[in-house]
Amino acid sequence: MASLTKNPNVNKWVDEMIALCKPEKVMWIDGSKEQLDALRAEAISTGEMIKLNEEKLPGCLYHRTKPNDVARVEDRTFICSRKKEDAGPTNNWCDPKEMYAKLTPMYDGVMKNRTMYIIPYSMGPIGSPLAKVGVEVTDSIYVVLNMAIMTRMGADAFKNLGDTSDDFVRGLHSKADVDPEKRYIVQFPEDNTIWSINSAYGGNVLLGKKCFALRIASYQGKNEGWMAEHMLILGIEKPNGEIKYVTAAFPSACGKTNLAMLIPPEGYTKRGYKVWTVGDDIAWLKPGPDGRLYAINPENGFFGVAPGTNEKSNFNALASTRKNTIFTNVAINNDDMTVWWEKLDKNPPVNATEWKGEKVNGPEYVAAGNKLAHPNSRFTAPAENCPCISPEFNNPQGVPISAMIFGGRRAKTAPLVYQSFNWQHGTFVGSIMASETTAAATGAVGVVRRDPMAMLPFCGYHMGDYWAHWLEMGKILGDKAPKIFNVNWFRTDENGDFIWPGYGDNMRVLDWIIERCEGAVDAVETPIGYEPKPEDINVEGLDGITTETVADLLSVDKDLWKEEAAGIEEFYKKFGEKLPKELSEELANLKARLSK
Ligand code: OXD
Ligand code: MN
Repeated sequence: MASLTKNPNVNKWVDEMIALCKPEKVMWIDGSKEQLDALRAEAISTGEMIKLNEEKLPGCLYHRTKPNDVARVEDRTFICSRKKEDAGPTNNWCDPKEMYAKLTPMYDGVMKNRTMYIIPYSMGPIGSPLAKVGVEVTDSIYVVLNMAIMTRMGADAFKNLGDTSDDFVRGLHSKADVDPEKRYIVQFPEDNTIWSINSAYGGNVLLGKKCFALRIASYQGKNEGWMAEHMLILGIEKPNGEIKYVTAAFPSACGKTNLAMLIPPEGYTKRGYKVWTVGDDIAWLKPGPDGRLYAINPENGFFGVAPGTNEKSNFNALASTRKNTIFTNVAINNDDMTVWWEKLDKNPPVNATEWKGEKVNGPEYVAAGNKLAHPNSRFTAPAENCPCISPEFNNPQGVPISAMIFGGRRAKTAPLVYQSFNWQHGTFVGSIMASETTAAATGAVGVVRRDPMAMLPFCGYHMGDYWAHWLEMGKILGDKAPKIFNVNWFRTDENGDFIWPGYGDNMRVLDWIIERCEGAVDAVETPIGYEPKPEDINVEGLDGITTETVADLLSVDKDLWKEEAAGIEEFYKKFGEKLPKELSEELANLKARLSK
């Protein structure tokens, strides 16, 4: 099949990949409906995909991965920069020459009896000055069908590249034997290259997502003056029709998709507030012509965790999955070929197939303490399905960002919300982000895992240099920089129960954040940053939460924060010489304020 581009850089690289993998057949993915329909039919006929109920879930497919292949594998993920110090202490590193030498024999002939699919795709709207092109070659139809949802895929993607540019990310994927001992997810940032082998699970194989849009893109952003962040993007429409955009970074499993699609409480919707989703996982940010920071969502769909998603927790996410969606590792209801997962509702199907493929009696299986869906089972849903998708979703210029929010899961330390004193302090606040393991739910204080800017597994270069880049961006943006905040929805009471209701009620905190950006509300200065006056958090219509509860949620325990500062100092030691002096300064300032 003829190439879809005249670009010699693409064609030369594709020829090399064909020579290496020796596929039986080669298919360029043009993105046409006919081609995708044929691939769906083929995958259904081989059992790779299962067709779901066409009336209840039109266009939806089911896929099951091997039980040893159900999540990202951080211990087998490498950043292969030429110099070890450029990968830094938070990444696995290997010399690129050594890694190519180790993996090349593994790819040699790996597609012998298989078809190689060549997928051109754009991260970001086609034609956007912020978008970038990738080409992924793979031997998996599952990858093609997922990339068709998650990216702008097909021949049009080459429009942004043109006939001569070399600026595309080369992604090579083979599921090979799905052998966990030989599984590698490798980024070569200086070569614009990703090699992934022996996995067939989402985050490891949809190379546009974590591998490109975060690991490679964060490195590109440092060199080109922009930022790739593990952040959702949402717009808050006020009753006067004005929309303010914010981004937010949380570690995995802290409710990013829920916040991105929140439905405001009734008191707000009645007054005319609305929330618009631009993205739920990744933001690419660049200063615009007016000097403000603009964001696009490089993705075109949502690869969300299914368990826990229901009409109450995330109505919009669930609605997004009702057509043209791929479900991976959830349970099947064999009576009507629909899907089920934990907390979807209280009625596990009686005639169920659990995620590994065994037919079981759902209620009995669950009562015995088993899970019908894998806890990391996923939906791959088109963004256009989302009822609250932003009208700006495809805007090539992106949306201007007023605030950036960091957060984690902390039982006691972090207050409901605080604002950094300035960008430098905000960079510090992001760098000390942390989550506690969910042992906290039983009342015991969990183990703290530091996850700076939620980028720990996704930063494609030395974290110290990454912080320096943040500080540099602050200088470029000057007084046009977004304001930086930290939130914590997860404070617990003496019984270990969450105090703040979360979900849609997080709108009340976003409301204060927007007011701060507009200079419309005062704040109280504390040792850790600016906090709301408790009465400035709207508690109208909340059950059992009063302004006193809010005051409690905003309390700053100096002793706990002194321990926190000691933990940060220990963490910072890892980064040695590369720790920007501005961040040590911020730590010293925090300590001084706490001892006052
Ligand atoms: C994700 C993650 O899958 O952050 O988005 O792990
Ligand atoms: Mn993520």
